[in-house]
Amino acid sequence: MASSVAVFRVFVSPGRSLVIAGPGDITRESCDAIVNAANSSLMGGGGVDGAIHRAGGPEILEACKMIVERQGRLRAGQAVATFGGRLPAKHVIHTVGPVWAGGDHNEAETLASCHREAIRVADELQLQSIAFPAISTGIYGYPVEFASHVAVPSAADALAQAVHMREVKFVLFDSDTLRQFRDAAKSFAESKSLRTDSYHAS
Ligand code: AR6
Repeated sequence: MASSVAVFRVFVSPGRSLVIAGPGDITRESCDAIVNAANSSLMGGGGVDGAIHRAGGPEILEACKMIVERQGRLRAGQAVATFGGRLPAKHVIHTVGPVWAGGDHNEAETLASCHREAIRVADELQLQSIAFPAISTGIYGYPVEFASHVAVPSAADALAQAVHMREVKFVLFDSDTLRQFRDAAKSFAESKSLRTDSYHAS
């Protein structure tokens, strides 16, 4: 059976869109860069981090080791780029989300920073398209509903301020996360009177 991907688009400004898509595997995305929900060691892990290193091959880990040797561990909310190895995406932007600790420990600001910094790094590389997973909502325990209302507006703001960036896509792994991000994108679009559309892609 051919699987179908639901797509919801918000037109943030002329020629720039925020896309919510899924259920889907981000390692299959052929945009300019995919974002990795890494940890501060940059040495790989489980979840989407493990999937990206498996699909991209050992050269990504070698590049991460060189970054850590040069600049130390990556703090939560920051982002760095490596190439994409064997992935269809040319680049991986590694960022470290906050570990959920109840919501009073700057989690929202750190999560917003992940999105802003990843888009800023991609824009500096003159890339036009980037795909995010739902950072921090797996092993790091950030409730998806709360995370979606941080991720969507911070990504949309960074997209509007970027020079080269044309598309920011969220590729969500499961249908519940997809629904929550779509709801957050709908209410964001309504609050800003932005045009939207939706369709299914095979
Ligand atoms: N494509 C898209 N999304 C995925 C994929 C995939 N292939 N695989 C998982 N997800 P998580 P975190 C979703 O746990 O919470 C690692 O060990 C997943 O369903 O990957 O930021 C790191 O090294 C969830 O919705 O990242 C860190 O130690 C989302 O990606 C820690 O986990 C994020 O889940 C980071 O935890």
